[in-house]
Amino acid sequence: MSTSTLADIRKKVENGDRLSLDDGILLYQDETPLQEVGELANIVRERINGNVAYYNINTHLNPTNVCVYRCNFCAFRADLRSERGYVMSDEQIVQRGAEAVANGCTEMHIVGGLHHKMKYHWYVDLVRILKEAHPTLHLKAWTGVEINWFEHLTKKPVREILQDLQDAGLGSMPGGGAEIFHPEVRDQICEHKADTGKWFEIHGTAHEMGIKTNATMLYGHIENAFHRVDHLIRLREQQDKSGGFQTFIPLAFHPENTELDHLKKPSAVMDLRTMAVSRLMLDNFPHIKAYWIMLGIGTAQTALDYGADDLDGTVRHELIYHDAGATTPEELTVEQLKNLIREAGREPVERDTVYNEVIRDPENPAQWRIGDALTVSL
Ligand code: V47
Repeated sequence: MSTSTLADIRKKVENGDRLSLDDGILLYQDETPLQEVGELANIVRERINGNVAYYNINTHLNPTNVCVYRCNFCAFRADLRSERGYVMSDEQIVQRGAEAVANGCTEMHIVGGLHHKMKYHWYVDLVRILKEAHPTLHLKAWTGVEINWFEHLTKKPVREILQDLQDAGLGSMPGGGAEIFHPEVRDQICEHKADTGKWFEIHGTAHEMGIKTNATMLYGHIENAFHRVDHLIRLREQQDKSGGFQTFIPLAFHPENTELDHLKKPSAVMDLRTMAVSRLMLDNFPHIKAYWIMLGIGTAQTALDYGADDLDGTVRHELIYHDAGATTPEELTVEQLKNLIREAGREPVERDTVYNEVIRDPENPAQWRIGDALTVSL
């Protein structure tokens, strides 16, 4: 067990020194007061991002829920012949883009199932038709798991696949599919899909090509504090090497309608502690996101004092969490998001996907232009 004390960790944080695996595990102990962990995380949060809290105007697109994999934490997936299964048509997809643009969205977040029958070109062309029809929308599309599936479908190297997607209009990649990297857990919750080495290879290659990506961690199921801190350290090491991660998003497990529905949802204390430990361990990540859809609005708002500097966005058409029992609304308005941030004593700033300021026309808020890059000091 750790030889450091909380006072040692405080000193490290104040000096800007890197925390160890043992430090992270100590911060996760029930005996370590949450309030103090939050206070330390807030030092780092304010050092990197000042008093600002970011949000964006975005929408989700899940073009299919049919998936060859059977991750036991997932309530969204459907079997090929299931009545719940769907595949959106090109017309429906382009129509979603039109709706997003009319609502002033700057980003479309695109992830889905790995359909048994859809070919590689369906996934690439979907990006292309959206970008051609709606060039102002930033397409944050396909996780490392999907890219690995495309490798399987095409036998092409990762770099060529990412090049095809970039040529089609891909802007960046979301952070999903990370789950828990440690094989003791990964082998039990999603044994067949992209393994940890693959996930990192894909994100590292994306970074080399200038494609920014995010990273996530699914917590609150069968993992323990060691697995969580190990996950964060693996991400920190990759960021040292390739540098292209923008935001880390801890994802609280929602058990409803999953094979793990005997488990309890993580508590708000666990959510806030995980947010704070993430901010403290990931000293080379510019942003930590409190994804309000899965945390609930109250906890997400509170998380702005526990290391988080971003709330994600307005989020329309979210399915992955709502299928798993999330009771949050399906969308927040910009005014609601800004008020949540102001009420927490922070200054709301609208960002685009790659953290440039977004400037809206006050007469017609659906019209916007990109302002300055939002700088962070790392
Ligand atoms: O990888 C699936 C998680 C992820 C459940 O990059 C579940 O900005 C909890 O990655 N309970 C996909 N979690 C979502 C994702 C994401 C979300 C928001 C923003 C960004 C970003 C990325 O959702 C999956 C998995 O870890 N997930 N089922 C569930 N029942």
